[in-house]
Amino acid sequence: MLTLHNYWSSVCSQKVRICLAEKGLAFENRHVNLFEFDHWRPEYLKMNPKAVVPALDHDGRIVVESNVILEYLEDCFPQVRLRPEDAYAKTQMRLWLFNSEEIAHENVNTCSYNPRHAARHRAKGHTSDDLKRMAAGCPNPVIRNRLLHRAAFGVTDAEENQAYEALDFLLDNMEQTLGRGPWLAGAEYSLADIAMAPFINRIEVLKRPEMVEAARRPNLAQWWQRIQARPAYQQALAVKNPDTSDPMQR
Ligand SMILES: N[C@@H](CCC(=O)N[C@@H](CS)C(=O)NCC(=O)O)C(=O)O
Repeated sequence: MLTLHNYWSSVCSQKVRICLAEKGLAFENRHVNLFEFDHWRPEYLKMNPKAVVPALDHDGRIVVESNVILEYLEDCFPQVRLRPEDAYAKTQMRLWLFNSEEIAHENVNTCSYNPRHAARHRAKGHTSDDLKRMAAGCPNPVIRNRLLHRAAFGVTDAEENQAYEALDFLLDNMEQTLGRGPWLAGAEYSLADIAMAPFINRIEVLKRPEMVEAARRPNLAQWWQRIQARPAYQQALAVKNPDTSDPMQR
Protein backbone atom coordinates (compact mmCIF):
# COMPACT_ATOMS: atom_id res chain seq x y z
CA MET A 1 0.00 0.00 0.00
CA LEU A 2 1.18 3.50 -0.87
CA THR A 3 0.45 6.51 1.32
CA LEU A 4 1.67 9.93 0.30
CA HIS A 5 2.05 12.51 3.07
CA ASN A 6 1.99 15.76 1.17
CA TYR A 7 0.63 19.26 0.79
CA TRP A 8 -1.83 19.98 -2.02
CA SER A 9 0.08 22.85 -3.71
CA SER A 10 3.66 21.94 -2.76
CA VAL A 11 5.73 21.66 -5.92
CA CYS A 12 7.68 18.69 -4.50
CA SER A 13 4.41 16.93 -3.67
CA GLN A 14 2.99 17.64 -7.12
CA LYS A 15 6.03 15.97 -8.73
CA VAL A 16 5.32 12.76 -6.86
CA ARG A 17 1.58 12.87 -7.54
CA ILE A 18 2.25 13.27 -11.29
CA CYS A 19 4.54 10.23 -11.22
CA LEU A 20 1.96 8.15 -9.31
CA ALA A 21 -0.71 9.17 -11.84
CA GLU A 22 1.51 8.38 -14.85
CA LYS A 23 2.06 4.91 -13.44
CA GLY A 24 -1.62 4.47 -12.63
CA LEU A 25 -0.82 3.77 -8.98
CA ALA A 26 -3.54 4.11 -6.34
CA PHE A 27 -2.43 5.77 -3.11
CA GLU A 28 -3.83 7.21 0.06
CA ASN A 29 -3.48 10.98 0.03
CA ARG A 30 -2.66 12.35 3.50
CA HIS A 31 -2.73 16.10 3.65
CA VAL A 32 -0.01 17.70 5.78
CA ASN A 33 -1.07 21.32 6.34
CA LEU A 34 2.16 23.32 6.23
CA PHE A 35 0.37 26.44 7.46
CA GLU A 36 -0.87 24.62 10.57
CA PHE A 37 2.71 23.33 11.03
CA ASP A 38 1.59 19.68 10.73
CA HIS A 39 5.06 18.91 9.34
CA TRP A 40 6.68 19.81 12.67
CA ARG A 41 4.57 17.36 14.68
CA PRO A 42 6.52 14.46 16.22
CA GLU A 43 4.58 11.81 14.20
CA TYR A 44 5.58 13.49 10.95
CA LEU A 45 9.17 14.14 12.03
CA LYS A 46 9.59 10.41 12.64
CA MET A 47 9.05 9.97 8.89
CA ASN A 48 10.90 13.05 7.69
CA PRO A 49 13.26 14.60 10.23
CA LYS A 50 13.94 17.47 7.80
CA ALA A 51 10.38 18.71 8.44
CA VAL A 52 9.42 19.04 4.78
CA VAL A 53 6.93 17.29 2.49
CA PRO A 54 6.52 14.89 0.78
CA ALA A 55 7.08 11.54 2.48
CA LEU A 56 6.02 8.26 0.89
CA ASP A 57 5.03 5.28 2.98
CA HIS A 58 5.26 2.06 0.97
CA ASP A 59 4.09 -0.85 3.09
CA GLY A 60 5.70 0.74 6.14
CA ARG A 61 8.95 1.73 4.42
CA ILE A 62 9.37 5.49 4.39
CA VAL A 63 10.97 7.28 1.46
CA VAL A 64 11.66 11.03 1.49
CA GLU A 65 13.09 13.61 -0.94
CA SER A 66 10.86 14.05 -3.97
CA ASN A 67 13.53 13.08 -6.53
CA VAL A 68 14.47 10.00 -4.51
CA ILE A 69 10.79 9.07 -4.33
CA LEU A 70 10.48 9.43 -8.13
CA GLU A 71 13.35 7.01 -8.73
CA TYR A 72 12.06 4.65 -6.04
CA LEU A 73 8.65 4.51 -7.76
CA GLU A 74 10.40 3.86 -11.05
CA ASP A 75 12.38 0.98 -9.54
CA CYS A 76 9.37 -0.58 -7.82
CA PHE A 77 6.82 -0.02 -10.58
CA PRO A 78 8.69 -0.08 -13.92
CA GLN A 79 5.65 -1.23 -15.95
CA VAL A 80 5.12 2.34 -17.16
CA ARG A 81 8.73 3.34 -17.87
CA LEU A 82 9.70 6.92 -16.98
CA ARG A 83 13.51 6.55 -16.99
CA PRO A 84 15.33 6.22 -20.33
CA GLU A 85 17.41 3.09 -20.83
CA ASP A 86 20.16 4.83 -22.77
CA ALA A 87 23.02 5.80 -20.43
CA TYR A 88 23.44 9.31 -21.80
CA ALA A 89 19.69 10.07 -21.77
CA LYS A 90 19.71 8.86 -18.16
CA THR A 91 22.37 11.45 -17.28
CA GLN A 92 20.20 14.16 -18.85
CA MET A 93 17.19 12.99 -16.86
CA ARG A 94 19.22 13.12 -13.62
CA LEU A 95 20.61 16.53 -14.53
CA TRP A 96 17.06 17.90 -14.64
CA LEU A 97 16.14 16.22 -11.38
CA PHE A 98 19.17 17.99 -9.92
CA ASN A 99 18.24 21.32 -11.53
CA SER A 100 14.73 21.04 -10.15
CA GLU A 101 16.20 20.71 -6.67
CA GLU A 102 19.17 23.04 -6.87
CA ILE A 103 17.74 25.94 -8.86
CA ALA A 104 13.99 25.62 -9.36
CA HIS A 105 12.90 24.72 -5.85
CA GLU A 106 15.00 27.19 -3.91
CA ASN A 107 14.10 30.14 -6.12
CA VAL A 108 10.43 29.34 -6.63
CA ASN A 109 10.19 29.10 -2.85
CA THR A 110 11.68 32.59 -2.50
CA CYS A 111 9.35 34.03 -5.15
CA SER A 112 6.33 32.36 -3.53
CA TYR A 113 6.90 33.78 -0.05
CA ASN A 114 5.47 37.31 -0.25
CA PRO A 115 2.51 36.68 -2.57
CA ARG A 116 1.53 33.24 -1.21
CA HIS A 117 3.12 32.00 2.01
CA ALA A 118 3.11 35.31 3.92
CA ALA A 119 -0.45 35.99 2.76
CA ARG A 120 -1.52 32.64 4.19
CA HIS A 121 0.17 33.27 7.51
CA ARG A 122 -1.64 36.63 7.69
CA ALA A 123 -4.98 34.94 6.91
CA LYS A 124 -4.34 32.47 9.77
CA GLY A 125 -3.65 35.42 12.08
CA HIS A 126 0.01 34.43 12.53
CA THR A 127 1.89 37.57 13.50
CA SER A 128 5.61 38.01 12.99
CA ASP A 129 6.10 37.21 16.70
CA ASP A 130 3.96 34.05 16.42
CA LEU A 131 6.09 32.90 13.50
CA LYS A 132 9.30 33.51 15.39
CA ARG A 133 7.94 31.58 18.38
CA MET A 134 6.74 28.74 16.15
CA ALA A 135 10.03 28.67 14.24
CA ALA A 136 11.92 28.00 17.45
CA GLY A 137 10.14 24.61 17.53
CA CYS A 138 11.36 23.55 14.09
CA PRO A 139 14.11 20.93 14.36
CA ASN A 140 15.61 21.66 10.92
CA PRO A 141 17.98 24.62 11.31
CA VAL A 142 17.78 25.54 7.62
CA ILE A 143 13.98 25.85 7.66
CA ARG A 144 13.99 27.40 11.13
CA ASN A 145 16.49 30.12 10.24
CA ARG A 146 14.81 30.84 6.93
CA LEU A 147 11.47 31.31 8.64
CA LEU A 148 13.01 33.48 11.36
CA HIS A 149 14.58 35.68 8.70
CA ARG A 150 11.37 35.90 6.71
CA ALA A 151 9.24 36.55 9.80
CA ALA A 152 11.46 39.55 10.50
CA PHE A 153 12.08 40.91 7.00
CA GLY A 154 9.84 39.04 4.54
CA VAL A 155 11.55 38.44 1.20
CA THR A 156 13.19 41.67 0.08
CA ASP A 157 12.84 43.02 -3.46
CA ALA A 158 16.53 42.31 -4.03
CA GLU A 159 16.11 38.66 -2.93
CA GLU A 160 13.03 38.26 -5.11
CA ASN A 161 14.74 39.80 -8.15
CA GLN A 162 17.75 37.53 -7.73
CA ALA A 163 15.47 34.51 -7.50
CA TYR A 164 13.66 35.49 -10.71
CA GLU A 165 17.05 36.00 -12.36
CA ALA A 166 18.07 32.46 -11.41
CA LEU A 167 14.76 31.11 -12.74
CA ASP A 168 15.24 32.99 -16.01
CA PHE A 169 18.67 31.40 -16.35
CA LEU A 170 17.16 27.97 -15.76
CA LEU A 171 14.36 28.57 -18.26
CA ASP A 172 16.92 29.64 -20.90
CA ASN A 173 18.69 26.36 -20.29
CA MET A 174 15.38 24.49 -20.63
CA GLU A 175 14.62 26.33 -23.87
CA GLN A 176 17.96 25.25 -25.35
CA THR A 177 17.61 21.68 -24.11
CA LEU A 178 14.08 21.36 -25.47
CA GLY A 179 15.31 22.55 -28.87
CA ARG A 180 16.96 19.12 -29.08
CA GLY A 181 13.95 17.51 -27.32
CA PRO A 182 11.11 17.00 -27.58
CA TRP A 183 11.52 16.13 -23.89
CA LEU A 184 14.10 17.22 -21.34
CA ALA A 185 16.04 13.95 -21.43
CA GLY A 186 15.75 13.71 -25.22
CA ALA A 187 13.37 11.51 -27.18
CA GLU A 188 11.35 10.13 -24.26
CA TYR A 189 9.07 11.72 -21.69
CA SER A 190 10.68 10.97 -18.33
CA LEU A 191 11.00 11.81 -14.64
CA ALA A 192 12.89 14.94 -15.77
CA ASP A 193 9.71 16.41 -17.28
CA ILE A 194 7.72 15.38 -14.23
CA ALA A 195 10.23 17.05 -11.90
CA MET A 196 10.16 20.37 -13.76
CA ALA A 197 6.44 20.67 -14.61
CA PRO A 198 5.20 21.90 -11.18
CA PHE A 199 7.71 24.75 -11.22
CA ILE A 200 6.49 26.02 -14.58
CA ASN A 201 2.96 25.87 -13.22
CA ARG A 202 4.02 27.90 -10.17
CA ILE A 203 5.71 30.52 -12.34
CA GLU A 204 2.39 30.93 -14.17
CA VAL A 205 0.44 31.04 -10.91
CA LEU A 206 2.86 33.74 -9.69
CA LYS A 207 1.62 35.77 -12.64
CA ARG A 208 4.84 35.66 -14.59
CA PRO A 209 3.37 33.93 -17.69
CA GLU A 210 5.64 35.99 -19.97
CA MET A 211 8.50 33.80 -18.74
CA VAL A 212 6.97 30.81 -20.54
CA GLU A 213 5.38 32.61 -23.50
CA ALA A 214 5.91 31.21 -27.02
CA ALA A 215 7.26 34.54 -28.30
CA ARG A 216 10.10 34.37 -25.81
CA ARG A 217 10.70 30.64 -25.35
CA PRO A 218 8.90 28.71 -28.12
CA ASN A 219 10.34 25.26 -27.28
CA LEU A 220 9.43 25.64 -23.63
CA ALA A 221 5.94 26.91 -24.51
CA GLN A 222 5.28 23.88 -26.72
CA TRP A 223 6.61 21.48 -24.08
CA TRP A 224 4.39 23.17 -21.50
CA GLN A 225 1.31 22.68 -23.71
CA ARG A 226 2.17 19.00 -24.10
CA ILE A 227 2.66 18.59 -20.35
CA GLN A 228 -0.65 20.25 -19.50
CA ALA A 229 -2.49 18.03 -21.98
CA ARG A 230 -1.37 14.87 -20.13
CA PRO A 231 -4.15 13.29 -18.05
CA ALA A 232 -1.64 12.44 -15.30
CA TYR A 233 -0.62 16.07 -14.95
CA GLN A 234 -4.27 17.16 -14.83
CA GLN A 235 -5.12 14.50 -12.24
CA ALA A 236 -2.17 15.36 -10.00
CA LEU A 237 -2.81 19.09 -10.10
CA ALA A 238 -6.56 18.68 -9.56
CA VAL A 239 -6.06 17.92 -5.86
CA LYS A 240 -8.00 20.63 -4.05
CA ASN A 241 -6.99 22.53 -0.95
CA PRO A 242 -8.85 20.88 1.95
CA ASP A 243 -8.26 24.00 4.03
CA THR A 244 -11.14 26.17 2.82
CA SER A 245 -10.07 29.03 5.12
CA ASP A 246 -6.87 29.39 3.06
CA PRO A 247 -7.03 32.38 0.68
CA MET A 248 -4.87 30.47 -1.82
CA GLN A 249 -6.92 27.94 -3.77
CA ARG A 250 -4.63 27.66 -6.77
N1 LIG B 1 14.41 18.54 -1.29
C1 LIG B 1 13.12 18.32 -0.73
C2 LIG B 1 12.47 19.67 -0.48
C3 LIG B 1 11.16 19.50 0.25
C4 LIG B 1 10.54 20.84 0.62
O1 LIG B 1 11.23 21.80 0.95
N2 LIG B 1 9.22 20.84 0.58
C5 LIG B 1 8.51 22.07 0.89
C6 LIG B 1 7.23 22.12 0.10
S1 LIG B 1 7.55 22.09 -1.64
C7 LIG B 1 8.18 22.08 2.36
O2 LIG B 1 7.81 21.09 2.92
N3 LIG B 1 8.31 23.25 3.00
C8 LIG B 1 7.98 23.38 4.36
C9 LIG B 1 8.59 24.58 5.00
O3 LIG B 1 9.35 25.30 4.33
O4 LIG B 1 8.32 24.77 6.19
C10 LIG B 1 12.28 17.45 -1.67
O5 LIG B 1 12.46 17.55 -2.88
O6 LIG B 1 11.46 16.65 -1.19
